[in-house]
Order: sequence, then structure tokens, then C-alpha cells
Amino acid sequence: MDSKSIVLVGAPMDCGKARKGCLMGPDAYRTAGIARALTDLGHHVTDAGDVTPDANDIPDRDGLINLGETIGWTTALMRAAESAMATGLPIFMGGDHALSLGTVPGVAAHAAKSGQPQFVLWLDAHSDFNTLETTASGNLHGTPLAYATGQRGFEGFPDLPVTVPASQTCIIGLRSVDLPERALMEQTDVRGYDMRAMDEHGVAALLVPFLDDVAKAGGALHVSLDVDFIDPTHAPAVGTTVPGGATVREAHLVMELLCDSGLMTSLDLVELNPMLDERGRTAHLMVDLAASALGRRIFDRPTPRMM
Ligand code: B3U
Ligand code: MN
Ligand code: MN
Repeated sequence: MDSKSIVLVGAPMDCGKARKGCLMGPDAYRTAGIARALTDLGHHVTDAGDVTPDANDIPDRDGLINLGETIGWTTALMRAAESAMATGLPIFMGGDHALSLGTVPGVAAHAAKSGQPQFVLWLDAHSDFNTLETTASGNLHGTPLAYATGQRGFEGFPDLPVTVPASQTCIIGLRSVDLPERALMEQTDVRGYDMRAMDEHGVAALLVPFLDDVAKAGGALHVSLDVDFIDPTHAPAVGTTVPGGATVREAHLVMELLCDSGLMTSLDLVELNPMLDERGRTAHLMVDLAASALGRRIFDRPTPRMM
């Protein structure tokens, strides 16, 4: 892979759910050596430090956890993501998945300026397709994909600069989807693949056609990697563990195929809760996965395509 300019952006957002700890995520990635791992691959890496949320006086609303603070992060991260895109390939080090309420619209706004269609790959046990109206938990980390694709039901959130068409999104790893979010997803063209699809066909068969569509459209590709995509036996440091996730090898294969495609333009690493980790193993695994997406390989040849 060609040498890239990579910018690390810390997003210690921790208000997207009740359980605390994701605010330590960015420093856990730094401690696990993310900059060094990517520099060793020949990339030029800068660390832009941590984003801080905007202040606002939006009142909290019953049944929604930390609404005002979440909107403050969203506006700050939209700006940070759009400007980071102008300097290279950003890696947004979370922080919980509510950070994608800001990063996805921010990177999409950048792509729109050059007329590039924005695609999104969501690697997650959950579809994160609730709205403020459908969420049963009130945890706003369960909403960013619905927001970014322009679904209704986000009163109080900023108007989106651009929406990502649902047809340009692909979710892989699903094994926990609420009924209302499933109903909403089914009204859209979002591609959602559950673990059964992965078991039956193999992850490459799910991913490669999507990557081909991104390539044909000349699109930008944002990848949002939730720790809970991976099975909790390998990645325990997450508040919402769901058994039956991707193996370490399946997760690396996704990253290796992304690397071979040359299409990834931005990356979120989300939901790492270092309080729940075992001697840093989840943080190290996430760093290794980022390295696979950016050129680390065992032999110097492309991963053979599975189809
Ligand atoms: N769909 C549920 C559960 C959930 C979503 N994302 C996570 N958990 N991490 C919700 O609360 O919206
Ligand atoms: Mn998620
Ligand atoms: Mn999840």
C-alpha cells in the first residue's frame, strides 16, 4: 500500500449510554501503540489530540440519555471530521458509537464538496438504526446510522449537511436488532448481513460486492468498527457484549480486503471500554485490525479474493 497521511483524532465521548469508560479509549489506543504500528507500515502519522464537545443549552428530554451533551459532541465532531479529511485519512479513536453521529456526516460533507458519493461500512453486532422516537433504552449510541442516512425522528439535532443514502451503507455482524429499528431498516435499502449470512457464505462474499459498488461509483468509504463486531471471547472490553461474533481471523480478513481495495478513506474505532479490558488485549486487537486495514500483511501479496 502507498504511504498515506493518517491523522489520529481522539473522540473521548462517553455519553451515548449509561455505563462509563469509553472516555479512556483514545489513550488506550495511544498506549497500545497505534501511531507506531502505522508508522512502521510506512505511513506518516500525526495525532491531532482529543476533540472537546461544544457547549449548548439544549434541555435533556425524558427517556433520552444525555441528549444535550450528545448534540454538543455531534456538532464538534462534524467539524473535526470534515477538516481532518482535508489533511489525510482520519482514524477517529472513540469513544462510544454515538461519535458517529458527528463523524459520518462530517466525512460525507467533505466528500460532497468534490462530488464524491459517500459509502459507509458498519461492522457491528447492532444496526444502530434507532431514532430518538424508537429507542427503548434511550442510549444514543444506538442511533447514528439512522441519523446519518437521514431518517426522521432526530428533533433537536443539527440539520445534516448531506445524508448518506441507505443504499450506500452495509452492515456486517448483526446479531442484536430491536424490532422498531428492524422495521425502519426494512423501509430502506440498507444492506444488513447477520452472523448467519457470515456463517453461511463467509464474510468475503458479503463484503466484496459492496466494495465493488464503492469502486464503480468512485466513492469515499467510511468504516465504522464497533468492538462488539468481534466475539467477546476475543474482545471483552465492551459494555454491550453479544455472543457469537466475528472471530479474530474474520475481522482481520475484512480489514485485509479493505486494504487490498484501497477504498477506505476514514475509520472509526468505537466502544472500547478500557475498564473492562484484560491486560489491554482488546485495545491491542483493535490496533492490529487498524494495521491490517492499512497494509500489515504476513506475506507481501494481496489477499486472494474468495469469489
Ligand atoms: N439496540 C439497542 C442496543 C444497542 C445498540 N447499540 C448498542 N447496543 N451498543 C439500543 O439500545 O438501541
Ligand atoms: Mn455500534
Ligand atoms: Mn454494537
